[in-house]
Amino acid sequence: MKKLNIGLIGYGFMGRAHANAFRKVSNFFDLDYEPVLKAVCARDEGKVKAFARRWGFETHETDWRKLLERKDIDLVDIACPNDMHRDIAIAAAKAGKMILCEKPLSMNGPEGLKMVQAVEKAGVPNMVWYNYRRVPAVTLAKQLIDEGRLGRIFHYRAKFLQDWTISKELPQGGAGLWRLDVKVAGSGVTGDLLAHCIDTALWLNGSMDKVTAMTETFVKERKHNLSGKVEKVGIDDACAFLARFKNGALATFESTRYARGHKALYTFEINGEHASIFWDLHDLHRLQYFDHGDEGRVRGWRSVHVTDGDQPYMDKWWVPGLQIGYEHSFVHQVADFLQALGKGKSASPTFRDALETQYVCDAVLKSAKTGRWEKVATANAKKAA
Ligand code: SOE
Repeated sequence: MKKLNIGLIGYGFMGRAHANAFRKVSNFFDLDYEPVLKAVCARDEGKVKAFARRWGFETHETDWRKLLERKDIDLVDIACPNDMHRDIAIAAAKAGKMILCEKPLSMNGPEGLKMVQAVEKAGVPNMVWYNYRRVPAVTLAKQLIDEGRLGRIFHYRAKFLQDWTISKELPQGGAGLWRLDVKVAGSGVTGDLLAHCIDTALWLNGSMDKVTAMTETFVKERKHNLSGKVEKVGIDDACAFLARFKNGALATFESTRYARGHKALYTFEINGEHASIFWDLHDLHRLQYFDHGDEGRVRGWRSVHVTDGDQPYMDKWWVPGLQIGYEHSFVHQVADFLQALGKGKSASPTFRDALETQYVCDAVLKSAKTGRWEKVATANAKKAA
């Protein structure tokens, strides 16, 4: 196995999820490349050192530019807040590094386009961590759709509901709470949560044509952790939008951080001519499937426990019936990236694939302002043709 030296930037929630994936992948998957945890980078020396020790990184850095200068780093993994993605990715591409980037790709479409141009000009392998594609039940949904089992798709319905920002006392900004600070996050639930729903939807059901949206910011001011002052809240706390897919399907999407009782309720339902699919992140190893072709007397929704060896990724884990969880979706994504790398191919979603999600987010946020239907820009002319 060839060694692939990883330089991880960021040690928050996503830094941990990615580090865990790099550590585990070679234990479970047969690949041409083996990730080596070479360096982790973050500003706080004490904390980054402790993170390196805990997760087994050989070295640490406190300046991402230094990390990019290092000859012993093959792949840069961007797991820091959204406002840093662009500069790091463009510099890493110029330095000839492979790049993995946490979602969303960028703060907005134009920024994302610059990142796409940089990686494509440099010809470096790249991928964005939209991990839910690699939940086995979601991958199974993709297989069923691609096999034509649903037939023509009429409806796509997705939600991502949380409730952690309801308190007015919750500040914005700084570690953990940068998601509430528009200058760092770019947007609220649209870029953070709906981006997941959009990525999955584009993957399962193709490109969107146009959208019409509404957003709301329920708490208008919050204390900022860095300035210590009460500042205007610039993010969308909630967003709902309608979409028309290019294949003619109608869609509804909803996300909020104000749905009391829901922690990370990502669900989607797809209704086709012959069959329907429903998936729920809180029950992530199950795929609900209704097939109209079943014999009438026993026809009904099946709850498929996606844990058997002939179901996506599951032959790599335990014995049939034993389920896996959230973190495994990241392991699968690294495995797919390394497998593709071994074959000289790219694994999706590439930066360009993720740009399409960014363009949908831009159209959604624009529509929420204009009150009109907005056309989604084309990110991939080849795919659209
Ligand atoms: C927000 O709470 C968040 O952590 C997102 O940033 C992640 O992308 C999502 O998977 C879970 O929720």
